[in-house]
Amino acid sequence: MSRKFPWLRSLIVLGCFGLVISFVVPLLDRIIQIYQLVAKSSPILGGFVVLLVMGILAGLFWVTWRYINLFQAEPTPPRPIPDAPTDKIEAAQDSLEALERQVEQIQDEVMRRSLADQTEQLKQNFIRQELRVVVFGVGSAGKTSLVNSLLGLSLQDIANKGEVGATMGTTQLGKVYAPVKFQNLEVPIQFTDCPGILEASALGSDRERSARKIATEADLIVFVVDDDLRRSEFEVLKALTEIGKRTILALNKIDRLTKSDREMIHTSLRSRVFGLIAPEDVVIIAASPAAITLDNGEVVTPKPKIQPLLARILDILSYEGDELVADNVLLRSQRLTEETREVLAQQQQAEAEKVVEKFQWLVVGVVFATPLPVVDLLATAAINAQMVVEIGRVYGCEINIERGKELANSLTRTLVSLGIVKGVVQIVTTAISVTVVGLVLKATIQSVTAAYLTRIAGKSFVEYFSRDRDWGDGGIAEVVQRQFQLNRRDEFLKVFLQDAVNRVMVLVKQQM
Ligand SMILES: Nc1nc2c(ncn2[C@@H]2O[C@H](COP(=O)(O)OP(=O)(O)OP(=O)(O)O)[C@@H](O)[C@H]2O)c(=O)[nH]1
Ligand SMILES: [Mg+2]
Repeated sequence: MSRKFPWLRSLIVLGCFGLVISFVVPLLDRIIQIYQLVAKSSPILGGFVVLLVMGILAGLFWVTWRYINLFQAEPTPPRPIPDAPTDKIEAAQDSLEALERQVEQIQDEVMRRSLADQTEQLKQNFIRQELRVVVFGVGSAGKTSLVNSLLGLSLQDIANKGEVGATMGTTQLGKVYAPVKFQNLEVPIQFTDCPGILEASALGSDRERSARKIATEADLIVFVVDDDLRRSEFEVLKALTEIGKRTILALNKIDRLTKSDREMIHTSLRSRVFGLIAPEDVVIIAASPAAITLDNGEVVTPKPKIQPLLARILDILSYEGDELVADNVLLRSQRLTEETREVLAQQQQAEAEKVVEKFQWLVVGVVFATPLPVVDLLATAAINAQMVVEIGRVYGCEINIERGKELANSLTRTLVSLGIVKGVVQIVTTAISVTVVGLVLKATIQSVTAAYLTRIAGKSFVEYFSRDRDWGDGGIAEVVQRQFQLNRRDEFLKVFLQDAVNRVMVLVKQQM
């Protein structure tokens, strides 16, 4: 109020001030009178009495002040201001833009087009007219009956309703209905009836997968149960709410329960989902009550009782509709971003491996032309520094040749200190002494060893750059060691050595 009427506050302060003055002035007057009275007989005693009176007044004032403070309520912490819906919409838009930029970097035409199409579909989600409500739950909980009853309450006349059945698995695939309008909600609602989840058969588990996929595309989920939540149902419900899906829990078939059972299960459901779903979002319904026989023998089918659920759906959609759509787009865009990132990582890996291969074979030629002592091979070959620069470039990291040299040198030192250089010389010597003989043996061993070491170095650098220039917890030694082990596996080694020797032989022939 004081914010709306700042002058009112000044007025109140002024009033209080006047009140205090009107008390204080007569009080001072009284004290002076007491002083004059006592001072007539003894001025010192007068001073003492005045001090005493003032002390008592100060004490009274202090006690009153403490007393008031004692009853004052703890200051309430400021309530967190909920995010404005626009934040979510902006976040979803930003995420989509970032996704588009990532998709553009994909080189594989088919993959790029597929991801671009999915991104475009997501963009369309922002301008879609309808809100998506997905009805989810275990087999035979009454999902199709519920959708049918909800459609029956819409403003449209629905001819094509869903098939209802007593056996589980009546609804095989998610059935998407044409959007329908309801009173008091401008936007039409598109209902999707899901196949039952948690069915045992293989067919059932296929259906379950498709049900879960449909659920992630929902703006709002209605989770139908016909009894207290089973553990498995609870896990699914928890997973859905944890990914941020707005969910209503509906206990169906309440016509089968007595009033006290109904209340007991309702209370139990509310407490079990506490923290995941708000109590007002746990509703009880009868989507398709069983027929009853009246005393006069007449059989009647009671009307469905789904009003509390419909009211909740309409309420949530009218207040949170835009936000829910943004949430939905954001979630799916994040998933697509992860997928795209994986494709990009694979693409980079393939490109980086091509660089390693190029250099490992380049080294064969260089070393064959100018044989060097093996231990100095890598350190002296500027080739490795160039390889580091090129691998870095694949991962979007521009480093200069000097830095490339530093990195190559530290890797060489690691190769030597771990005994990998010696190990490789041994492996190569043992393997090729059988096939290569004569004068070219030494040069061949050196060239092939250099190629092999370049490969291990290159693969180690691929790991380093793919992890955003980080050797990981085990440091450079662990990475190098791992690459050495990976590259000495029999099936790879045979092919590599054969390929390397063939290349040397081509060079030998050229020399002759
Ligand atoms: N008593 C009673 N029975 C109901 C109610 N709602 C549905 N049923 C019955 O429950 C059975 C299953 O209903 P459906 O609507 O096919 O259930 P569903 O969840 O779609 O089943 P699936 O598609 O197989 O997963 C049918 O026999 C319905 O008549 C209800 O409110 N009360
Ligand atoms: Mg069904």
